[in-house]
This record gives sequence, C-alpha cells and structure tokens, in this order.
Amino acid sequence: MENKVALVTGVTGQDGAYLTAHLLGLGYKVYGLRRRCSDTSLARLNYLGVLDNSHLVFVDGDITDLGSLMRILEDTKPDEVYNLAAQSFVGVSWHQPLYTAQATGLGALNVFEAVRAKCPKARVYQASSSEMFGYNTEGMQNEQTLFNPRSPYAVAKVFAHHMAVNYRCSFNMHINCGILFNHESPLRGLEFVTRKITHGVAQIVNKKADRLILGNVEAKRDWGHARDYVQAMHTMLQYQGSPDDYVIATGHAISVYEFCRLAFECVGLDVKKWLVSDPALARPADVPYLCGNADKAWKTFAWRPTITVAQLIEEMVWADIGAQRKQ
Ligand code: NDP
Ligand code: GDR
Repeated sequence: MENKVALVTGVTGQDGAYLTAHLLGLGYKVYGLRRRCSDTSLARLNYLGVLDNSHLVFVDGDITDLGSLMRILEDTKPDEVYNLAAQSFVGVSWHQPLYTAQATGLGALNVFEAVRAKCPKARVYQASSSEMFGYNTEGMQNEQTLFNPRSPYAVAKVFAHHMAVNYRCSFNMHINCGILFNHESPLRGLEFVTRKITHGVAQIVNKKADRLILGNVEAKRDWGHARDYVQAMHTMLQYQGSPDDYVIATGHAISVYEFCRLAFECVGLDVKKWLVSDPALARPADVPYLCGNADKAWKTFAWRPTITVAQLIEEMVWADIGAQRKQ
C-alpha cells in the first residue's frame, strides 16, 4: 500500500511540529502549509529533527487565501487534512478581533470549501478549542456542554466549529472536530502562560531576571502535553465510524498559581518570593475554570493522556534552563 498523504496547516506552530513528527514516524508524506513571512521560523521542526526529512514538503499558502488552498489541494490530493492554522492567542484577539475572525473563523471555512471542491473524500481534522465553552466556574465540560465564548478568539472558533459540523452534515464530508483543552510543551509559544512561567523560572535560575509578572493567577486550566494530543488528532481520523466531535483533555485542572508553584518547586525555589500578579495584565474577560471529560474519546478510539501536568512542568522547566544555558 502507498504511504498516506497529509496536509498540515499551521505546520510551524507547536502542534504542527509535533503532529508532523508523529505522521512522518508513521510513514506519511506530509505537506506543510507555510505562509510567507520575512523570517519564517522552522525552529520547532528543527528541534524535533524532522526538517531534513525527504517526506516533508513545504507548500506556500495562507488559510485566508482560498485560491492558494484550492491550488495546494489540487496539487497534493491529500488523504488527510489537519487544519491547525489560526491566530491562536486569546489575549491578542481583543486587539485584533477582525484578523482573528478572518484567520481563525473564516480561514477554517476556506479549508472546508477547498476540500469540498478539490478532494471531498479527504478526512479533515478541525482544531476546535475548550475556549468555546467559555465561562465556567466548576464541573467538567464534555461534548454536550453548551458554548459560552468569552473572547473574539473563542467566538471565531465557535464559528469554525459550527461550520465544520454543518459541512459534515450537509455535504457528507468526513470532518472531525477535536475540542482540545490546553496542551503545552517546550515548544509552546512564549506568550502563553505555561511557557512564560517556565521560561521565567529559568531566567531566575540563570540570574537573568529577579521576578515573574503574571496576570490572573486564579484561573484554572486542564493542561496536557502536546505530544499526547497530536496522537489523539491522528487516531480520531483513523476511526472507521462516522466523523464526530471529541473532547481531548486530562480531566484534571489546576490554577495558574499552582502551575507556577510547581515550576518553582522543580528548582527548589519558593513561588511566594518571585511571583508578582499585576492586574494590568488581566484580560477584558477571562475564563475562570476549564476541566475536560474525555470519556467519549476513550470509549470510541481508546485515547488517554500519558503525561501528567507535573511531568509536563518538569520537562518544560529543564528544557528552558538548558536552552538558556546554551545561549
Ligand atoms: P500556534 O500558535 O503555535 O501555531 C499556529 C500556527 O498557525 C502557526 O504555524 C502559524 O504560522 C499558523 N498560521 C497562523 N495564521 C495563519 C494563516 N493566516 N495562514 C496559514 N497559517 C497560519 O498554535 P498551536 O500549535 O498551539 O495550536 C494549533 C491549533 O490548535 C490552533 O488552531 C489553536 O487555536 C488550536 N488549539 C490549541 C490549543 C493549545 O492548547 N495549544 C488548544 C485548543 C485548540 P506562523 O508560524 O507563520 O505564525
Ligand atoms: P488560553 O492560554 O487563553 O487558555 O488559550 P494562556 O496560556 O494564554 O492563558 C491561560 C490562563 O492564564 C491566565 N494568565 C496569563 N496568560 C498569559 N498568556 N500571560 C500571563 O501573563 C497570564 N497571567 C495569567 C490567562 O488569563 C488565562 O486565564 C490557549 C491557546 O492555546 C488557545 O489557542 C487554545 O484554544 C486554548 O488554550 C485552549
């Protein structure tokens, strides 16, 4: 049998890099959709050692440009399309709401349209988000929980999600939505709180900073490891039943403060001495609590996370300390 072909949008991002490494390891040919930038960073793919793999081919495109998607799908004819590209930072979505709607919302619709026109039999993965659940203070969220988005980013993801479900039903397309809760790694962008924390701890250890300033440290999130979560994306698409929506989460939530405490504890420091919470960094509206119930993913395709939040923190802290010492 010939190797499967996958198109990955968002290939340069955290999940794009881990997913590409995973798919190449399974023998896939991977087309990575890359947008033109003055300095496109391939650092994550390089970190995972896949940049020179001959089965990874970059294609130039942008999810806000339907024409480029049409051409790419015509040329590559993928068996699987993973739509990971997005303006993915919630914080910036209040500063750039229209761009966020275009990239995160309409961009996904462009992908579904292009697949419908050029390779309607392809299996599609849409990166939906726990942010769609929005305001919650307790309990666990699953596929039945109502959406209550609290940011332009979350609203754009709800639009993309509903479009995915609509295309699935209207055109019989094989589109799966993974409703993923926060997942992190040493390859997480520095703007996200977990990496800001582990990078900040490393700076303090390496005597390059004398405090860590965060916003709302009371917020609670269900944090998993990106390596586990990209496996869920792939496994979801292999399931032979009908396409569906699946929550992917660990089922365990802790606060930003607790994440910080554990990160400082890894290097024998007391969080109280180093952490400053500045209300000026708080968001116009925040999501106080998210914790996912991934039973459906377990029952349907036997996915479960393997990495605990404590192991994740340990890996991220030591990766940042090591990287800074090499600089
Ligand atoms: P990142 O921010 O690390 O990566 C985003 C990727 O999208 C980058 O490769 C970026 O390219 C690309 N991109 C942005 N805009 C465009 C565009 N207009 N055209 C083409 N590519 C574009 O995100 P993650 O890897 O963390 O997340 C992957 C997806 O999963 C996103 O859709 C995110 O919203 C969603 N998600 C993430 C979760 C998480 O906890 N990580 C949880 C739930 C959902 P460039 O390098 O050029 O900027
Ligand atoms: P989130 O991740 O908004 O959940 O979106 P982020 O790490 O940005 O925030 C998590 C929580 O931490 C609080 N916080 C801070 N956040 C940042 N970035 N910086 C700070 O200094 C800070 N201090 C406190 C936030 O207010 C928030 O409550 C991520 C993204 O990957 C999305 O694309 C994805 O859809 C969701 O996770 C699930």
